[in-house]
Amino acid sequence: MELQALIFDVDGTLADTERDGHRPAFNAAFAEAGLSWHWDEGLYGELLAITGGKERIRHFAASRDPAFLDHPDAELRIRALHAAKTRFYLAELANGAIPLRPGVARLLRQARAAGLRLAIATTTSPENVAVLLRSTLGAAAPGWFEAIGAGDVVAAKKPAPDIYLWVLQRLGLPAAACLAFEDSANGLHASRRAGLATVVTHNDYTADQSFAGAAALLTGFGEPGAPFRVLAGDAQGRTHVDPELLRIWHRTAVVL
Ligand code: XBP
Ligand code: MG
Repeated sequence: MELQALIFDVDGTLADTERDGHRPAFNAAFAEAGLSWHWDEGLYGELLAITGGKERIRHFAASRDPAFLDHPDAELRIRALHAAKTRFYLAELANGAIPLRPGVARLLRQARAAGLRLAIATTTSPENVAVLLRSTLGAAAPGWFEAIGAGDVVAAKKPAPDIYLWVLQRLGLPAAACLAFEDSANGLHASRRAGLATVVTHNDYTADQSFAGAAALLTGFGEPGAPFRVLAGDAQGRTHVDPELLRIWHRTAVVL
């Protein structure tokens, strides 16, 4: 089946948002609420195993501050902390503090020019996606994506396949007509369970994870003057991801 659409994860894939974006926003929310919690870079790397900000806060409280969860208002307090975190994070994005990963803007433009449809499948909150796209690619960029699956639109977050299945339904396409892009093992599990061939561009937080089953594993999307390194798969001697290479990977990927 011909490749028709590309479905992108956001955090860690389109942009390195976690260490210097989401993490300080969580910490600012904790400080504002008078909590002594602080997520340093190492601890945050461990907490990334839990996708979803509210889920991550709940998990942290359960393991490090269980008394917090005994409070009858614990769920409300988690929601309030997460709303504050989102407010801090959006302010960072709006300041242009978080750029796209190298090659992302070029690839998105080339994909549009090549007639490929675009979509997003992420566990982060929808407003975070819209503001990231607008602050990096311009006001019209959210409209480039026919489906933006984000946050609580599905009950089960990655590594469950639900967000990818939601996006496929919105696109009206079978998994076999699409390629997914991920940076983490949780994300790859989600896309593969949805039946999607998946290109992985890992990053500092995910480099040690296992990416068995990826159509290709790369250090990034690459640019003509700044090539990616290929860690698994056949990049046909190319230096960067472009629609032609994606069509080759889509044709040759084995989806179980
Ligand atoms: C991203 C996440 C998100 C962000 C925080 O995972 O797990 O929770 O860290 O966003 P993926 P929110 O890249 O696999 O989608 O606080 O808005 O949940
Ligand atoms: Mg990710």
